[in-house]
Amino acid sequence: MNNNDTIAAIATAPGAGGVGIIRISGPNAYTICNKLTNKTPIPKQATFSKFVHQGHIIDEGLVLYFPNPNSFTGEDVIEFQAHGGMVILNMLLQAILSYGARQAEAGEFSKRAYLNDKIDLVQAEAIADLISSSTEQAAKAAQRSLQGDFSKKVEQILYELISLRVWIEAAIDFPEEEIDFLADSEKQNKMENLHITIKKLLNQAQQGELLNKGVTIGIIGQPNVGKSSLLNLFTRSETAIVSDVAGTTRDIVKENINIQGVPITIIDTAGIHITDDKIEQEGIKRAKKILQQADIILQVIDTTDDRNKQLNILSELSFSKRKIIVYNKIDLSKKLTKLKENEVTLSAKTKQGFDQLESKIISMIGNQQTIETSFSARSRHINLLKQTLKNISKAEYNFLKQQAGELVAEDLRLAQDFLSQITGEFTSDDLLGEIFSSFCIGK
Ligand SMILES: Nc1nc2c(ncn2[C@@H]2O[C@H](COP(=O)(O)OP(=O)(O)OP(=O)(O)O)[C@@H](O)[C@H]2O)c(=O)[nH]1
Ligand SMILES: [Mg+2]
Repeated sequence: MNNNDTIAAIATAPGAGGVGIIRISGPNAYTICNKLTNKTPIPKQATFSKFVHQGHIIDEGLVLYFPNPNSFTGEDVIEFQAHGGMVILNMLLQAILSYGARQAEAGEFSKRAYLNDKIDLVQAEAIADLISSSTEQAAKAAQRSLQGDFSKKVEQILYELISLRVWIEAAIDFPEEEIDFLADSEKQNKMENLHITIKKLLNQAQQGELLNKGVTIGIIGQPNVGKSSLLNLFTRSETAIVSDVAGTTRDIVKENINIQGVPITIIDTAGIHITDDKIEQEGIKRAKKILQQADIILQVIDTTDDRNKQLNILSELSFSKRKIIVYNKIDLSKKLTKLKENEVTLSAKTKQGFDQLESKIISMIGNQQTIETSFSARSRHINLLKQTLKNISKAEYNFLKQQAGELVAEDLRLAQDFLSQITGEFTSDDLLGEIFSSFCIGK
């Protein structure tokens, strides 16, 4: 696919820096470069040049030229490395626009790379995720997607799916033929295998999404149980006010942290109880809202107080969340025995039990080993994998019930449609617009 216009954008982040980069891509890139520098750029070599507009030198710097098709976008690409000030870069960009380029839209460079088959959709999304990743683990996961780890898995399954479709459809098209194309049991095996592999990929993608977008953890409990003390342990600083006055925290306190490389937003809330204080009531209302938003809830229980009463108060609130019960102030009370799977003991004062709590959180999210090898993924991918799986299940069901071959064939065709949308083999233009508009300019 060819674009007739040439796009340009500042590729470096806003602000001051030693170097600022402007990138242009399209058929006029070469001519625009000529006009701006009065020089002929040499492919894949750095050329030092002055940048001139209307007889004035705007700046000087390096010119890099990547002729099509061997460039990021697959088109002629030129990068100007100037000094990294916003005024200079904006003047340069204006000059480039006046020489015949158009300001690039968000994500347009990546979109062109995708449209020219330089990268697939998963890889394009991985670029955005790599740039916005907030932890080292998340960045590594995005890099693995960019290198094609995720796409290769999708393509492998697509290949298996298509070859199964060929067998199923051949049996419909040539019912009278004497040849037994593929035994029924074998077709069934193939479907089962597909089911298992897609399910596995779905699990990996879900883990990848968590690494990518992060996990929200809400700390809740009655007043004075040590919620803010726990938040401060996570942030390793005096983030929230801690005091022995019940009802200290009234607003929501939100912090971004990471546990073993997983980006986490941790939220401290007002203690939930019955009160006449209007501000506290509002805080409690907000705390209850957090229950709905969080992926994981830490319910803090003060072990020096009546535990069952505390547990009961929250059991009245309905939420279906992954929950860890944190028995706090263990330094003041007797050792607890017979803890359940989702329970830990802690002293927010002495830090005793804190490492175990962190490990419990990580094992709820996934495990360290899968985090080390996972690739980044998005909810778009997860939804498509779920749809694929649903249609494979339908195909298995219809096949077992010995329904008409056409039904099974249709289920498999739909499964293929959904699966191929992940890498973007068949994706509607609307969806493309949606995906790329969330990108930033210059990428
Ligand atoms: N000995 C001991 N004291 C603790 C522990 N955790 C918290 N405390 C004390 O308990 C009191 C209440 O702690 P906070 O962290 O403010 O409790 P909170 O749940 O945030 O309270 P509210 O914001 O009022 O709902 C403070 O005096 C803390 O120092 C613990 O593990 N051991
Ligand atoms: Mg508090």
